[in-house]
Amino acid sequence: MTITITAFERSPDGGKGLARDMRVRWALEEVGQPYEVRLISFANMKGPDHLAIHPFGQIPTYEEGSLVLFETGSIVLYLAEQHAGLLPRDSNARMRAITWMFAALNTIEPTILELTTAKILEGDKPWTEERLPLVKDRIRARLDKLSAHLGVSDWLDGAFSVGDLLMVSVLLRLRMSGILDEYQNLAAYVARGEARPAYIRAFAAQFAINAQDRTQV
Ligand code: GTB
Repeated sequence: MTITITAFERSPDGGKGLARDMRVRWALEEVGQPYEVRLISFANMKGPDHLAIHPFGQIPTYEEGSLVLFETGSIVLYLAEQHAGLLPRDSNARMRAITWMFAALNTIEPTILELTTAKILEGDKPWTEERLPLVKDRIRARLDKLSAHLGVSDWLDGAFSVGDLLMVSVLLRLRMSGILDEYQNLAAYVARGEARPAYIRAFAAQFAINAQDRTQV
């Protein structure tokens, strides 16, 4: 059955792979599933056709026959459950990998999104200069612990899993801030994720679309 995902017609990041369709593309590549992409404009994202498959009018979505999903956590978990390669067989190890998915999305990512909000959405507010160091320190408080957990290991809990896929994806959003480079083992962890052939294929696919867009500007 054909798998179709949605992605930005033109990603605001110009092809850096930071929009969330990248996580789904990466998971699809890891499990070896071909997919099609329906590109969608910001205007159409809020139109009735897209709202019928994504209640919040966002990307990405996932369609496979009668199955329609939104939320990247749910989509990559579905892929990991359906195909070998992203979740361990042992049930305890499997739940630990799923726990790392939640840790990435619920414990680490919100602190990073605060930085995006403070810089981009509230960058012109009078309180921004005072707020930014607090927001950055909240990220560091989480990364101190994550870094201590990872130590010298390659991945968070044994072999690469969907938990690592989401954690690397989340941490990548920090690179521009310089905070990631304060943690040598986390920077190396992210680089290991980016070096995976599946990541490279997924990145190239989204870059091809956004690079094409840039030539039309
Ligand atoms: N919790 C949802 C999920 O995980 O699927 C969040 C989905 C989401 O935030 N989607 C964003 C979206 O559709 C795109 S990824 N936004 C449009 C809207 O809400 O109207 C967020 C994103 C956007 C741009 C960059 N960038 O340019 O660097 C990075 C990430």
